[in-house]
Amino acid sequence: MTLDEPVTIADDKTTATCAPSGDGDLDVSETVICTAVNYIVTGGDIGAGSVTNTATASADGATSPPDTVTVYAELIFKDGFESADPDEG
Ligand SMILES: [Ca+2]
Ligand SMILES: [Ca+2]
Repeated sequence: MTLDEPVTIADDKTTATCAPSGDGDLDVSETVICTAVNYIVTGGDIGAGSVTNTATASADGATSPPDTVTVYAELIFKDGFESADPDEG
């Protein structure tokens, strides 16, 4: 079974695009690489204490289960993710 490409990503925080596999369809065991635009953490995210990102992938009318990741403010600072300083607007 194959799924016709393109593979598209629905993401609640950013936009992502997938590189084509080359032959126009997603074959069994095949992988495509999808790249997202960096999401810049906002002052509101820091105030909330975390930011959660949810995304799904779709191809040929089929959609994946949602994949969700939550990053907490403590880890945002620890790991040096970019953050918006709420004092600097
Ligand atoms: Ca392919
Ligand atoms: Ca193929």
